[in-house]
Amino acid sequence: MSLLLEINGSGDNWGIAPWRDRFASRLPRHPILLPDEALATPAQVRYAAVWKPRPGLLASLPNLEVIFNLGAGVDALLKDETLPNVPLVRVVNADLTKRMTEYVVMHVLLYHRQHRRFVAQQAKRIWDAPEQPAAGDVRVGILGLGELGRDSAEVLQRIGFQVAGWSRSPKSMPGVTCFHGADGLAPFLARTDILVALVPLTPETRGILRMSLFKSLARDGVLGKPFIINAGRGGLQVEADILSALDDGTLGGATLDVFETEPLPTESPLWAHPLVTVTPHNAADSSPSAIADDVATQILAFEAGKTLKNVVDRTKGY
Ligand code: NDP
Ligand code: OXD
Repeated sequence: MSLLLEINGSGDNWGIAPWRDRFASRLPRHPILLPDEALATPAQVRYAAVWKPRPGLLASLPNLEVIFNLGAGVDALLKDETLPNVPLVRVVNADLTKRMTEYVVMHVLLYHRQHRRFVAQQAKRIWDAPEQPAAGDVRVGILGLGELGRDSAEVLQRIGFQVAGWSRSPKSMPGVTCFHGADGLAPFLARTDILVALVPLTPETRGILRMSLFKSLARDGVLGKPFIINAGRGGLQVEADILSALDDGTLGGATLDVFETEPLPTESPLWAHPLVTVTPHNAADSSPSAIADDVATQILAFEAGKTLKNVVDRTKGY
């Protein structure tokens, strides 16, 4: 009945102690084991709660019944070819969703309200007030209309933006124009001034944020040039293409929370580019209290014979 806890994350939210304490308080009858403890008694481990566990660790637990990923994206886990074929549950949680929506809305607004321009003006003590377009004149496009993309879309359309989304399967959302599939991508991009990437990293989406996509974005928008915001995964983007697109004027700016290599190497030109905003993969932190509580609730429900929620479809990769 033990639960293995293994976390390898760089943000402060990934410190092990708060996770261990929260699980212990919510699951007092389940010993919470760190990897060395679990490997001493591997047959006792029924559950694993993990973030980027070392490859092969989960395969050494013969009675593992469920893997709980402590984040929303499961790409790091699915890379492990030895991953046991037991249900893999990912995070779907209101706290995490709200954090992502804050991030997306903030960065859309920073572009819409030309914030970089005013920071630069202030540094030179310039008082200059260019025409400010209305939100209703700006078209935001969200790649991925899942748990996170839908919430951002809903809030952005309520603020007044023209919002569209793109997904794999057809969707319908009040106030949001929905596109789907390969055929839907070009018309979606052609009407997008600010592109937000919230798709998972899969073989189909790897490298989707590349030059050909940037050139397909709208060029007739009130902001002058298109902008991109990637809060999905670094593997979605081709960083050399982002830099070229910024330098040749294809893009007006890029906000990146995720990178091909994390932490972003100090020598990356993205750090110093005047049109790039870098954040350290913290658009939506997994909070120990919110997420451990959900996992504990699921474990108790599972033991009471209920069906697990938010199980990943491994054939789709998310
Ligand atoms: P969901 O699985 O709920 O939604 C994914 C969406 O992407 C769905 O709408 C899905 O379409 C769409 N999609 C997937 N593959 C394709 C494809 N090939 N073509 C078109 N659309 C596609 O995921 P979440 O919204 O919960 O999370 C999205 C991602 O955000 C995570 O996978 C993770 O990588 C990232 N993330 C980043 C965080 C950060 O701090 N930077 C924090 C949390 C998550 P359909 O609905 O038709 O299946
Ligand atoms: C996640 C993340 O996928 O934090 O939840 O990136």
